[in-house]
Amino acid sequence: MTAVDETIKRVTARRVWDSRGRPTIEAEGHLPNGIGGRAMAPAGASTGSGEAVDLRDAGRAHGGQDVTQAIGGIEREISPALDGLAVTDQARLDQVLIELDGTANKSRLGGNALIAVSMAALHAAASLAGKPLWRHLLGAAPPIVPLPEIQIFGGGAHAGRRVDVQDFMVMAIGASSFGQALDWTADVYRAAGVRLANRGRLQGVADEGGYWPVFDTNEEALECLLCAIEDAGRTPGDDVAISLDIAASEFHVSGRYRLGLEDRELDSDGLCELLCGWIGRYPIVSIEDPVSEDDTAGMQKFTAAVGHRVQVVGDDYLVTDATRVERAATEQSCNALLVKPNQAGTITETRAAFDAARRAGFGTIVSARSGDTEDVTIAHLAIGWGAGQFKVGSFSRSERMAKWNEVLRIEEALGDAAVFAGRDVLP
Ligand code: 2PG
Ligand code: MG
Repeated sequence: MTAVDETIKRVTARRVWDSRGRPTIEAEGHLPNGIGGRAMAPAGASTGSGEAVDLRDAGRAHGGQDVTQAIGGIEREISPALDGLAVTDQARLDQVLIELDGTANKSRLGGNALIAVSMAALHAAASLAGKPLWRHLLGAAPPIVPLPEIQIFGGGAHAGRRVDVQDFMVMAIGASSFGQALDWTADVYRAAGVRLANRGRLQGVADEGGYWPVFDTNEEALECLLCAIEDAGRTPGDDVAISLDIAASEFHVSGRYRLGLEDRELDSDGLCELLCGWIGRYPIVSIEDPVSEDDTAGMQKFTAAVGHRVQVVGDDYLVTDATRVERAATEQSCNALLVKPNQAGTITETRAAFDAARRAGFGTIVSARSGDTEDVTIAHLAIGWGAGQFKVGSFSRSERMAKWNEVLRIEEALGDAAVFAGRDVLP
C-alpha cells in the first residue's frame, strides 16, 4: 500500500464578497487526489491597533478595499513557498507564512491573505483525515458546546455611532443546551424588535444584524434589552443575562472618553464608574474592552473592581496575541480573551494566544468579525478547541446564522456526548 501524500501541491485564491459588500479573499489549499480545503478571510471595523493588517489595494476600485494584490501574493509567493510541505504540520506551514511575509504586522502579504491560507490548510488537513474539522481538532478531548453571546442591538462603529456602546448582547446562561440557548435568544431578539416597532423606533439592522439603535442614551438600550428579556418570558440574570462590548478605543479621544450620544466626556475613572453603575443595575455578566486598548491602568482598576463577578474581556486590548495575554495575566488587567484568528493572522498564533489564556485561567470566546462571510471555520474552532464561548454577532443575516446553525449541527452529531458550557464558563 502506498502512503497517502500529505503534501500541498498548490494554493489558489479568488476574490469573493463579505457581508458588507466588500471584497475579501477565499483561499484553497490543494493536495493530490482532489483533496483540499478552503476558507475566507473576515474583516473588522473596530480594529485594534495591534492586529495583523489586511492588504488592500489603494486606488478607486471598491473604495480602496480591493484585494487583487493580496491574491497576487498568494499565487506568486505563498503557493510556491508551501509547495511540498505536509499539510498536517500546521505550525511549520504557518511559520513559513510568517517568515515569507517578514513584517511584524503582516502588512506585506496581508493578514487577510495569511489567515485565509492558514485556515484553508487546516481544512485540508481535516479533509485528509476524513473528519469534520471540529472532530479533527478535538481528538480525545471532551466535547464542550459553547455558550453563545448574541447581539440584540448593534452600535458604535457598526451603526454609524448612533450609540457609543458597540454591542448589546445576551447570553442564555440558564439554558441546558446550545439549541435551547438559541431558542431563548430568538424570542428575545423578536421581543426587542416588537418593542422598538411599538415605539416607532424600528429602523432595520446594524452591521452584525442587531437592531439599529435608536435610543436617546446608551443606558436606554440596556433598559430596552432588560424589558425584551422579560417580554420573552425569561428571567433576566437567571435565564438570560446581558453582556456588552464597549469597544471603548473607538470613542477614546486625547485621553478622554467622548460619549457622543450623550454629549459628555469622561476620564478613565468616570467611564469605569459608569460601567460599574450599569453592572449594579442590570444583570451584566461580561464586559469587553471597557476602556481603551492603551489604558492598562483603567483595565486593571476595572478588573480589580468587578473581575470577581463579571467577565472582563480583552479584544482590541489583547488582539489574540499570546505575549499580550501573558502580560495581562501578570498585570491582572482582564480575565478573558476574545479569540479572532484574523487578528493574529495564522491559526498557530491564534492557538498560542488561546493556550496562553487557558494557562492564565482566562475565559475564551471565539469570535467572528463585523465584516464576515458564510465561512464557518470559527464554529469548528470553538468546539474543536473547547473554547466554551462563541460570539458571532446577532440573530439575523446569514453570515451570522450560518455559524449558529453549524454549531447546532455539531451539537446534534455529538448527541448525548455533548456537554453544553452554560453559565459555568463565566467567572
Ligand atoms: C468586536 C468585533 C465583533 P469588529 O469588536 O468584538 O463585534 O467587531 O469585527 O468590527 O472588530
Ligand atoms: Mg470587541
